[in-house]
Amino acid sequence: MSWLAIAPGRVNLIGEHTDYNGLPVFPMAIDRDVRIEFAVADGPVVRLDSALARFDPFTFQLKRPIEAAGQGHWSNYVRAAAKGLLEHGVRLERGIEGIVTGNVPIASGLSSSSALVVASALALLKANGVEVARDAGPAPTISRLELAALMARAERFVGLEGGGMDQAACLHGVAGHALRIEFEPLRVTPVAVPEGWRWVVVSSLVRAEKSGTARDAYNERARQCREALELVRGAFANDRPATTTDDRPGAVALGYDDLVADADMEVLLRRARSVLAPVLFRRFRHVVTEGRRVALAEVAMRDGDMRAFGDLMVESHKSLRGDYEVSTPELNAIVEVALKAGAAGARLTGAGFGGCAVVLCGDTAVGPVMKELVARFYEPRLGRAPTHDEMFAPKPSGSARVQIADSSGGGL
Ligand code: NG1
Repeated sequence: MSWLAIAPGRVNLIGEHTDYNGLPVFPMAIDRDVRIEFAVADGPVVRLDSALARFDPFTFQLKRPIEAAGQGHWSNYVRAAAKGLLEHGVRLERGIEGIVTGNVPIASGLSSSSALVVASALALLKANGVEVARDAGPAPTISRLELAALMARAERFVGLEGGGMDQAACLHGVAGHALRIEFEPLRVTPVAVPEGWRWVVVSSLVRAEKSGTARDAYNERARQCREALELVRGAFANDRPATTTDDRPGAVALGYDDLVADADMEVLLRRARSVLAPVLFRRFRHVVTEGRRVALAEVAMRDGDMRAFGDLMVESHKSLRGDYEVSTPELNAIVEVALKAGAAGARLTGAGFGGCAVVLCGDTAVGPVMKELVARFYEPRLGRAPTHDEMFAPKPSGSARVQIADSSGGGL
């Protein structure tokens, strides 16, 4: 029998570079996915090929330790899933053999990598009779939340000190809904996207390859955020009781979530400025203000207030451009063209350093905004209109799953 593991990509609407700092994010799963059509292998072996010629077929054994292939090799995302499951104690006695296809644009900040990790995990779990349930249950069952947290840790095997947004969005997507995702502990709350709100994903035509230089720049920011937190924590330690957010024995720590939860933003920023060097202060300011913006954006969506949501997206972009320094001239140009053409909001999405922007429009503005982007962004650069992978209007979609493959071969 042949199976199909399907895992969606996601677009983050707001809350960028907050997940690995323990602050919420607000993405939605999209109607583009990574698929593994597979059969259960006789022994503990993974054999996969890709429909894309540039990805070579590979084989590896499901035995610890699982070694990484060379840096940037696509099998590392599948190895990461297997390693995560084995380390969690899942017995992988049977592997998978099959082919990977998909239509999530790669290296675009739309989480094609996590979709591959999640699809691999679901395929391996299916092959070994482990059920993936909405809620925690008796073995052999793993809950979606548990699996999301596990795969977020596992994906760090590829070398990115990432947060847990992508795997959680992929495993908890709900059609027609955006997702507020909180961390430590992981929690997902679907929020209905109001009638008439449309999102457009716009590629900057620059790849954001997370196995190359973007990875180092990303990890550097994660380190800077930890350092900034440490220093601000020190400054606050003298004048307020610390809160425990770290479960290591004896650890007492104040996290970004505590700081944002009860601080007057102006007081917090004044205090931080007095103890942080300029670069660290800017990184810190992005993280805490972005955390605040996520909370306000959720309220705006629940109220159906597109203008307020759009304004928060624009603020987010400014902060990512100026304070976090992850934008590019192309992403800035997209935001500017979209806003001038009547979009309610626009910002870079994902880690930045290239990749895509996400634009919010009303039903009637979406056509004119896309037309202006073609005329002012794509045609001058490409001499042609964008493809459906370069600019598209995704729908908020459902979550990753495994189903019986259509034996006629349709659907792939
Ligand atoms: P993208 O750019 O989609 O790979 C990365 C991280 C997210 C998050 C964003 C920035 C991984 C797998 N993904 O997303 O966790 O930190 O950057 O908000 O680490």
